[in-house]
Amino acid sequence: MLLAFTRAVPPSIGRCELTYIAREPIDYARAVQEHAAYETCLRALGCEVRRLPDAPDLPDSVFVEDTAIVFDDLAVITRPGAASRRPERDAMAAALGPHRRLAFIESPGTLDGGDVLVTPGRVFVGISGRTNPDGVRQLATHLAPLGLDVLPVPVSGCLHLKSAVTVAGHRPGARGSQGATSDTILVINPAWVDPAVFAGLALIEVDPQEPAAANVLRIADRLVCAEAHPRTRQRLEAYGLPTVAVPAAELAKAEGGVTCCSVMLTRRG
Ligand code: CIR
Repeated sequence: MLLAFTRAVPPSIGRCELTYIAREPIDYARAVQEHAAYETCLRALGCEVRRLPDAPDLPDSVFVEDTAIVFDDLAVITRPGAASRRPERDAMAAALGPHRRLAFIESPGTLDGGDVLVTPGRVFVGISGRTNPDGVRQLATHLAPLGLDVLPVPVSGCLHLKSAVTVAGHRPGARGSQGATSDTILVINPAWVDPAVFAGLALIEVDPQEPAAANVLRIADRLVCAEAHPRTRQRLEAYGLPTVAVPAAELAKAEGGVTCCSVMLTRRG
């Protein structure tokens, strides 16, 4: 059983952090509807959705992904790069504590969950405006005992590494672009991250008219995509990867995508 931790859209979302996009009014009621549709989609894909306690005065608290990264027997509680977001962590630590051993990113490290792309055996971490080299170093220390290598990746032009690239699927025995055997398929915007970093993995590029379309959420072999990206969805479908679209236009005005609104874990036992 998959547990998906989410958190309500706060009424203060209009005061969210913004980095690469201009502020536009956010329709709060519509954002709440989008978030409800997202949670309904997660349930339809087999997740049990659990909401963290509301945080009405934390404008970015709906974007829970940035506060934690969950592994098989460990959850890393991050130290978000935006100081305004650090109070979001306590509720996530309280929610994950019963399920996983916890480790923490400490000052001066910063790390946003949106910068952490987990693939089999390797964890790519964006060096972005939010994640610094000390945060990456601390994450690597926590993950070394799990046999996971951590690779820093420069990101430019977007908020997080996972704005630019996410895992779209796995193909047993498939051949990557450099001839290496690889079963991981990524969807990527090559304008925001250098595809050479992922040599050996299979890459699907976003449609150039949909730069933000590389942020997809994979659950049970389905890809949850934002409705705004039909062309990239078509590419994924043509590759044999089934998709499902959710409305996300208001949350996109807060610079959030579909991965940002949940933290997933497999419930054991
Ligand atoms: C922020 O700037 O932190 C929020 N407005 C958006 C965070 C989106 N999170 C994510 O991509 N993981």
